Amino acid sequence: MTTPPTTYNNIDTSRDQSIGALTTLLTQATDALAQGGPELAEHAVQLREMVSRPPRVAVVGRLKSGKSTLVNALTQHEIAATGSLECTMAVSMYFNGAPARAEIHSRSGEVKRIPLSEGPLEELGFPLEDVDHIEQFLPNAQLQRLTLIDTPGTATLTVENEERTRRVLVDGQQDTKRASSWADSLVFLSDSAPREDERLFLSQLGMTPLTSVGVLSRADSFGAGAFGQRDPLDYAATHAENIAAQLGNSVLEVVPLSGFLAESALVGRVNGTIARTLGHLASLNREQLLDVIEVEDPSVIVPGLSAHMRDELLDTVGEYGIVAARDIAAAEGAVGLVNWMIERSGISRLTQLLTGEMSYFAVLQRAVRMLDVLDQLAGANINTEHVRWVQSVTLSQPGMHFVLLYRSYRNTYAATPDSRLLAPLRAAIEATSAAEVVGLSRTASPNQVRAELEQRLGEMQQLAMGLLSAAEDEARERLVVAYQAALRSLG
Ligand SMILES: Nc1nc2c(ncn2[C@@H]2O[C@H](COP(=O)(O)OP(=O)(O)OP(=O)(O)O)[C@@H](O)[C@H]2O)c(=O)[nH]1
Ligand SMILES: [Mg+2]
Repeated sequence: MTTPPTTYNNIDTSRDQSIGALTTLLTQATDALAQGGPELAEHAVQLREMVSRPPRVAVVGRLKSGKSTLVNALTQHEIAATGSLECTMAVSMYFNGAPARAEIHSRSGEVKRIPLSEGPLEELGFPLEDVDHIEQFLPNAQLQRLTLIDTPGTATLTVENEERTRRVLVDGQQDTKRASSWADSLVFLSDSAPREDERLFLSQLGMTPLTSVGVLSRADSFGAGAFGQRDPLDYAATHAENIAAQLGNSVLEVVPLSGFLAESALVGRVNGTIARTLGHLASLNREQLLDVIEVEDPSVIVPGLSAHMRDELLDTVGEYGIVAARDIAAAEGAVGLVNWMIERSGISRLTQLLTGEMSYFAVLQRAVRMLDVLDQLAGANINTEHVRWVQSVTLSQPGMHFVLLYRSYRNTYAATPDSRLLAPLRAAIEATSAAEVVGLSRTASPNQVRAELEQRLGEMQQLAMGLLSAAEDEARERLVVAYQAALRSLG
């Protein structure tokens, strides 16, 4: 028996403390930077905004792959326009904030404000080609933890869309004055392996496998769909593993997802009537179900079932829900149906990843970006001495240990994407105990952990003799520091 969710919550809070501590440290560093004169203060404002806001997730993928539907599911609110409105062709950012409004930023820097009431934005206020991006504010608990960037679909046929996405997500990164608008992590939606141009695009977004997750989208219609031999979601789950392999470990994981089921369940489209109607279909066989979906008047098969009701059922649970959730609806009603849709859709796993591990990695990544900006500023002849001082104080904080490991990880991934140091780096970044630093379980005995750490230190020494890229060499040194610290912590 499932318990009814009052508000659905699969948020992973296990990294919140580390995120909080690092955020405080970085905020203090930006405050110190601001003391170095008006020009540095201007940069500091951007950096402070970047390191203190919720991690920002960019949702990218092909045309009509379900990006906006996913944004609605994640916010549990119908805020992103789906379908074919012009607004779906602009980059839209979603923030927690009041009053509910859209701010449309034109390419020439003008901003038009449109109040939002019920439902998504439907007009742009500028011709599409003049729009740079849209910022939407909504009082929303989910957006307090993560802000979202919905992008127009990329496809070879829609070069303009891709340009818009690129302008905000890629070109924006070159401009440190726009640091606050950089994305921190990425959700890449696809129903097949990425094409070469997509790989290239992904690699330009400055992410690592730890800040990117793949989504095999529209999983409810995967393969032959709801009426095929195989359950489409099970089939999609198997295929997700193939895609993960084809992506060559460039994402943390590939999650099979029906954004449609998730959105429908989480924005509150399911009610008692829907569940009862669906429950009435429980006794039908496959042929009868097909007829219910296809005939003009389904009441000839199920007395009392109007065409309108059938269409509403299709809009709410889709063909897959009609086939797969009839029994649940009959036995457990609306609450059981909603829980089933949430679990089955894959949104639970995705939410867990985005709010837990990936939020932590995103925060490490922007800490690294902040270090990059400090480096640039130090070389830019604006009160260099002050910048250097901020750098050295920041780097000497114990909390920066993981940031430096992550920087090594990012640089190694960029220089040598198949480096064997990536896996040990990842383990050390994720670790919350000495045992986990070397990939052992938390329950391993201190002696076991010590032996493994010593063995790894030996391996690192061996590696020093071999051919390593500059990034790998730095990574090797970082790992030595991490292993030595873990050894010391064992006493
Ligand atoms: N069956 C099914 N349909 C979906 C799913 N996700 C989205 N759709 C439908 O696909 C269509 C496009 O969805 P959107 O969310 O607008 O896709 P998008 O990627 O934002 O599209 P663009 O922004 O125009 O590229 C809509 O009609 C959705 O209802 C899904 O998981 N399953
Ligand atoms: Mg869209």
